[in-house]
Amino acid sequence: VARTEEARALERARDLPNARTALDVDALRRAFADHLQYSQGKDEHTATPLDRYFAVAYAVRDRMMRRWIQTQQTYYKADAKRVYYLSLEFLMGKALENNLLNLGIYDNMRSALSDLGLDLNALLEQEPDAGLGNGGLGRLAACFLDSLATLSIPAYGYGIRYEFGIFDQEIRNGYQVERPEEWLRFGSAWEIPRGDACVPVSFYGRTEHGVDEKGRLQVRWADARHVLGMPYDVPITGHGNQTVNTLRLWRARASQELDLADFNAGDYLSAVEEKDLSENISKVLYPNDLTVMGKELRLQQQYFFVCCSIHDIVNRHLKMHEGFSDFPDKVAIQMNDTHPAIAVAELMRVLVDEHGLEWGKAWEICGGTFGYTNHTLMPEALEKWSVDLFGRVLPRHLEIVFEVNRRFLDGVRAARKADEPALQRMSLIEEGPVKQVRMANLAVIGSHSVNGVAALHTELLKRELFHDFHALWPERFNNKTNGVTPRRWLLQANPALARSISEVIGPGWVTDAAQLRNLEPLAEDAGFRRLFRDVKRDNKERLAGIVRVENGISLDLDSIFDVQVKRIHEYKRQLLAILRVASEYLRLKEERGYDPYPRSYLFGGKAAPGYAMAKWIIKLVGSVADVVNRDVDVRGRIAVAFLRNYRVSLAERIFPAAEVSEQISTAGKEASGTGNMKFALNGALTVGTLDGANVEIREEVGAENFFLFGLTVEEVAALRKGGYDPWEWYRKDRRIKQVLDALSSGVFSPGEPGLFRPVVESLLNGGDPYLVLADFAAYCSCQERVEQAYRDPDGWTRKAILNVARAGKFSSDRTIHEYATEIWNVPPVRVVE
Ligand code: IMP
Ligand code: B1N
Repeated sequence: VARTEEARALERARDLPNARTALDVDALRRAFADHLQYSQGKDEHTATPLDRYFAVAYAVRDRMMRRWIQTQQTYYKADAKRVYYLSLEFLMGKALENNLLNLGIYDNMRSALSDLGLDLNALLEQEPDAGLGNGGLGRLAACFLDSLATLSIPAYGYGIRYEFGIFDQEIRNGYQVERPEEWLRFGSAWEIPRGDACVPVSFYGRTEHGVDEKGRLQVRWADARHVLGMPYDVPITGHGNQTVNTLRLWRARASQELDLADFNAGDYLSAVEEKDLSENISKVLYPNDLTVMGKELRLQQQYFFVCCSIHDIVNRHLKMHEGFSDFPDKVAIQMNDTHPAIAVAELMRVLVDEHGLEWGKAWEICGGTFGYTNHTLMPEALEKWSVDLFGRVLPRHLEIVFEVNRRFLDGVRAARKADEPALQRMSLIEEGPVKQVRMANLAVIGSHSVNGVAALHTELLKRELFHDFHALWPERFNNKTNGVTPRRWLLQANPALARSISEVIGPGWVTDAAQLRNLEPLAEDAGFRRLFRDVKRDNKERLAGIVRVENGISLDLDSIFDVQVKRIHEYKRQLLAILRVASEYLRLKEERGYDPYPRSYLFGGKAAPGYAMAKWIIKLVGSVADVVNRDVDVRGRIAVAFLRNYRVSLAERIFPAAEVSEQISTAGKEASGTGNMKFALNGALTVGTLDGANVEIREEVGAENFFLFGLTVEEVAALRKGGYDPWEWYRKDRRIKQVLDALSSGVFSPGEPGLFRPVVESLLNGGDPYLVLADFAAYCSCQERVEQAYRDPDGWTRKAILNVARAGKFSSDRTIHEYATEIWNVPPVRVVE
């Protein structure tokens, strides 16, 4: 009764005219003024741009709060089935503009501020990127959150609140230098700490096996060290609906009890030191994309956030339900790669050790609950933990893994469903000099669904990496081709194109990207083509402004903007692109009459700090840029720039300005790619191999609107099988020989002739593992086709428009709809005001 009275009184209080919920221009201006004064404590004399940014952000956040609470209540009352997306990475970027657009108050806010003489765009720039991820995998998780909220799906993201996200990349003398990015230095407007909902996490120690009063087997985790997980909640708005979902990020805090004990024992300083150590767990994101480091702290991070999240999920379930029999009907947990795969063992531990479930029942619940998404076939990315390390950090989980494995192997053996070599390959434990726990196998065995992220990738998964599991459980495997959110990657990043599109086909495409198809006829409309070209040119100009400031280079706006932005990795073959640019340069110097269409080659991307070859590639791009840009002989023909610190907010400036999208990985290596989709959605034409989602992009946009080149997966395998010798290509292809000789002799490293020998070495004597030389000639002739096409502006614009019109499949709304219906079995739950 007291609660209902409180609710009524609160309701009455909130019904008063209120500057915290109203969405009109006057209310927004008032909200800004109030927050500048009451939240930031500043006046017009003292306010900095950052203060003003915070005032806007708080005004927007206020307008999300009721919806947020309403959404959570709706899920609770509906006893809705929830989806939990577990990911070690969420590459969110900035939130303010996205929230303004989702709430439909972007224009009103801009007016409210412009009446005060303030420019909204300038304030948006003030927000630091939330860079809690490395690349595609982390950004995919962020796009998924956007789509989950927009599709009204009861969903939660769970991850780590890293104090330091992905490093800030500086370029000094052409070399990458990593600097910590203090994105939380001035606090975040979007997170709400929930000190009341901390979760204790155990590490180390040992297990004790005994029996309880009733004679049941009981396991105790003794002598463990404890850390607390403190949740920070971030609201995730849907577009054009009332849904606000939660991204819950865990921060490691020293456990209070432990501190107290030490403090009381009088050892004040070591208690403080201990606290530091515990809090290290959420300090920093590991900056490696696609390579595992096998570091103890990484395993701690994985278990830390999994333990907190599973605890939260189980608690929420038990609040409404007696026991666990309907757990899989109410809970779907998706594991973003194997990074959270320890969740399988953790849920078993919670069910069996803490809630006394019988093993078989618990295992059935796990299988009904978990899904696993694989994101790569690269062997160096396959997570394995030495049994030693694993057992030391998580002694109980190692026992559980052994028991899961024993039962699995016994079952398959008894049913004669696999031979011994296959059993060995499927075992959770890899035998060898160091025994290892295979996290991918744990994820497969513990899930009812295993999916790849593009059609080709899923086929390769079934054929290669998970061949034995696929033979055993074919029904478990499925494909979910990646997607990207059209809100951020078209509506927000390319407002002029978005406006032009909405003018002709209406705004329905924003939440139903299939409607972009209605643009197809406009490819034949000369007026629309002109408009489209004007928009692209403005976007090029905006990007050129950034390049001028950052790189001191003036780009020719009539040149082709040819872009390769992504993490630096040998398989992605930035080397192929830069070798061709270098070769073009040499040809221009050598052939007087050679007159290629002017092009600006733009590169960007981070190298893992320990990845030497990736760092050489960055240095090489910078060095080629220096030589080319300074040479008056080629001025106006080619320009090259390496854009430092590629990140979500910079990407939002790059995609809309791009005309050629470089997607040139060795066939079979790129699981999907998602940058490829953002380019197509913004009307860039792809130069690409038959790899990852390129295959499907080409199918959608039409072969005639896509520049295909290179060896196929089958041809790559055949070439390797026959014994690939890069020297052969060096000898027979004059352009290859010329450019590698130039590299070796220091043409691109004046004063340091031997500088790029390691690069040449990796190709010629290192076996050229990614077949750069084998694809070089095909790549060059493909680029000639690009050039010919570009010389026909109308033809090119037609193709570009058709790319936009046919990119609808690559909306993450489509992807999430497929996950929801085919894996999670979670229907939408609409939130009403
Ligand atoms: P959560 O899932 O633990 O974050 O709770 C979600 C929402 O459920 C809360 O925001 C409340 O609105 C609602 N809720 C939680 N417990 C109760 C309850 O005991 N009675 C009514 N609503 C509740
Ligand atoms: O995931 C993306 C795909 O589009 C890319 O093709 C794929 O390379 C990327 C370990 C990874 N796969 N694996 C990772 C990241 C961090 C790490 O520590 C592996 N990233 C991908 C989205 O599906």
